[in-house]
Amino acid sequence: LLRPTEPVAGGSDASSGRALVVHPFLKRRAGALPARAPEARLEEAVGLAAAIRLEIAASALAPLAAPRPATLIGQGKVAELKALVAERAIELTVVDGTLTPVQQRNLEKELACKVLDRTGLILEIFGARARTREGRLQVELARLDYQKGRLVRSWTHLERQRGGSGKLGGPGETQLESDRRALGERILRLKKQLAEVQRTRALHRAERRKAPHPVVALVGYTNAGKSTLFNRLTGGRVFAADLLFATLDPTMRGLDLPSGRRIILSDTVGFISDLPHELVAAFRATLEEVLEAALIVHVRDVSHPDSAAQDEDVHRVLGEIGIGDRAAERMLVAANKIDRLDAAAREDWRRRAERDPAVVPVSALGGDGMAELLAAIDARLGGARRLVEVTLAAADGATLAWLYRHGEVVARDSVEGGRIALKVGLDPADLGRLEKRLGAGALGAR
Ligand SMILES: Nc1nc2c(ncn2[C@@H]2O[C@H](COP(=O)(O)OP(=O)(O)O)[C@@H](O)[C@H]2O)c(=O)[nH]1
Ligand SMILES: [Mg+2]
Repeated sequence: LLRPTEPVAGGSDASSGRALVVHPFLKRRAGALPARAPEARLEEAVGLAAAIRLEIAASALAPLAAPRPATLIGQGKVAELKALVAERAIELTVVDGTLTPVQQRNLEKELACKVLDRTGLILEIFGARARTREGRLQVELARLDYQKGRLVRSWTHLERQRGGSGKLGGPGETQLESDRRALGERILRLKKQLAEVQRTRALHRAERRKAPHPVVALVGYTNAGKSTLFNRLTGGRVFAADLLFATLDPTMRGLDLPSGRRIILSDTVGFISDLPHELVAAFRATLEEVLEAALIVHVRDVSHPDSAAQDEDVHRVLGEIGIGDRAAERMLVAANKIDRLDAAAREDWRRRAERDPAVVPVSALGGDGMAELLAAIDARLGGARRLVEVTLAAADGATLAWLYRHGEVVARDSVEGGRIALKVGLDPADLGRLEKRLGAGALGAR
């Protein structure tokens, strides 16, 4: 059952370490395609690192003439970073690129701190965010796959998992071979479990639909402002990206709309540019909850230079996971960061919003457009829905089932005489049907 989680009390703003974020990029690109601006990529990487609660003590661009086999990054730059690591007491360096296991090890030695590459970082985020069983299995599978190439480093981890049962591998088998075999077996087991979960997914979905309130999911690219919007709309008890861990667990929270309708707002894992292909399945699984949402709010950073391409990506992926065709009626666009636009561009968005009620220009940071956005969500969900009190005989299972099917049961109590008192949100048409069913006067409106 889906229920809003409260922020973990205490320590929720504690940092998981001081970090340096480095974005390496090739100075001369071979292809004809213009590369995305390295500065924007670095900004995204910083946003991702903040999502696993790292305190970003420094960030740097590392232009490469050619990748250096031993460390990816050139010698001069490594020396520069090493000084930075020492000076700022940095515990972890995030390299926003793909490192081979050897490069990772070499960098750790040279910089004298832990090193995480882009895939490792994204796996951390997904791991912390996966909510469904399928999501968790997908992330675990991707993680083991990633570890296969890094077996030497994960030796202790495997050792722990194997427990005391021993007896893996016959005589003469080296530690590495048996580790590899254990890992292979674990991957196979996970794949079987995953297939099973996917087979019964429809079933789970039916269960989850019993959520007491409609879920409104925020989707969009990393750094679009989802968490900022989430916090602003829900009262700001959790902090945004700069305050770490914001997008980790307490990502669902109840919210009352102007009409009195209660929704659950869900802050999802963001889209990430150039997602490593081995992580695509895991990312999709984290989007699975979006499938169940009554409404999707696509948060766009309309001030971003890649805004249009990002918009296309989001539509394509949502289409691929099966909500493309229903997207139009289930989607609102929060055109965010309008405070960063010039007056002409802001006016463009305002006019566009006038023509299209599915578009709401907002500034999550400044607070502009919040009332309009809430009203749009309300309207999309059928703002006319009313909350009524119904008392039923406990034996009237048919009406009870009808109420759960057609309405939102927000409270349920046993009262005297073996009766059940319910508070139910119903659309006007269903309210009429219920009155017919029970006879006028059976309902107490509020
Ligand atoms: N100027 C401006 N910055 C914003 C706005 N909304 C969010 N931001 C900033 O954009 C960055 C990313 O925001 P965040 O909510 O973490 O994005 P998320 O990755 O989509 O959750 C943060 O530095 C925010 O302060 C906005 O409306 N205007
Ligand atoms: Mg976020």
